Amino acid sequence: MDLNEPDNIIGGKSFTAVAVNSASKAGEWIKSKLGSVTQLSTKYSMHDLVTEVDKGSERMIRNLIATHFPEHSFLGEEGVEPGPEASVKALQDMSDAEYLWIVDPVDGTTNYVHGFPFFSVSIALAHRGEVIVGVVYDPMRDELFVAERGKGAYVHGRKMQVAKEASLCQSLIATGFPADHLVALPANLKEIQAIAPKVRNLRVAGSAALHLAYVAAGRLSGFWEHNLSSWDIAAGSLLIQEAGGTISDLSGEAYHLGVRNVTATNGLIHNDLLADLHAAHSAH
Ligand code: 2AM
Ligand code: CA
Repeated sequence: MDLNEPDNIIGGKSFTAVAVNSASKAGEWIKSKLGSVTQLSTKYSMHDLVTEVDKGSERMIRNLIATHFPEHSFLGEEGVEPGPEASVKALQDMSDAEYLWIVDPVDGTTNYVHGFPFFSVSIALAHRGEVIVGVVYDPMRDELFVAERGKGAYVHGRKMQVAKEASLCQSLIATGFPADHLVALPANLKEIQAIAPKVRNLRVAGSAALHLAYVAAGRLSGFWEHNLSSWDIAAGSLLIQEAGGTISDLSGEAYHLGVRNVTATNGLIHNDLLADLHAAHSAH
C-alpha cells in the first residue's frame, strides 16, 4: 500500500499516515493506563461508561489531526452528549463537512474498565460522506487494521480477505448486547435465540469496531449489532468493503454514515443472516 499517493496528501502528510499514527499513539497511551482508571462516570445509563482515558485519548487524536489538517472537521464520541438522539444530531450537523474525521477514542470502554483485553481505537476519514480511510487499532495485540478506499485492507502489512464460509452452519458470528434494555436488548435476545442454533457459534466480545475488523480479517464470518453510532462503525465499514465483505443496515440498506443497526459479513452469508434476523421477529 502506498501511503503517499498524491490524491491522499494535503500539506505533505498522507491522510492514512496521520490516521495510523494517531491510532497507534492513542492506543499505546490507553494501554499504558490500563488498570489505573480512578474516575468512572456513567453517561446515558449505568451501562454506558466513560473514563478520563476516553477523554484523554480523544484529545490526543484530535490534536494530532488538527496539527496536520486544521481545516478538517472532527466528530468524536466524547465531544457529543450521551444518548442516541445526540449522536444522530451530531452527525447531521456535520453533513456539510468536506473532510470529516470520525473517532472513537476507546471502543469497548466497558472491557477497558474491567481489564478484559478486547478494545480498540477507531479512526475514519470521510470525504463528502464517504469513508476513504479506516483504521482500527488493538493495542493489546498490537494489531493495526487499515484500509484506504480502492486500495485494499491490511493488517500487519498483510492484505485482508473475508472468510470463505458460504453457509451459516459453518460460520462464527458476533453480536453486541445493546445498552438500551427496553427495546433493543429484547430484540437482540430474540435474534440470538433464532440465530444461535443455526451457526457454528456466537461471540459477544464488546468492541464493535474490533468485531468489524475481525470480519474483515476472516476471523468471524459475520457481525450484527443494534444502536451503534457512526464512530463505532465508520472505520470498520471500509475494512469490510476493502476486504471483500458486505456491510448494510439490518433491513439490507447499503451502509452510510447514519447507519445504527448494522450487519457486516463476508458477503456470502449476508442474505441468509439478514433473513434469519428478520424471521426472528415474526416467529411466535
Ligand atoms: P463504546 O465502548 O465506544 O461505548 C458493545 O456492544 C459495543 O457497543 C461497543 O462498541 C460500544 O462502544 C458500543 N456502544 C454503543 N452504545 C453504547 C452504550 N450506550 N453503552 C455501551 N456501549 C455502547
Ligand atoms: Ca467509545
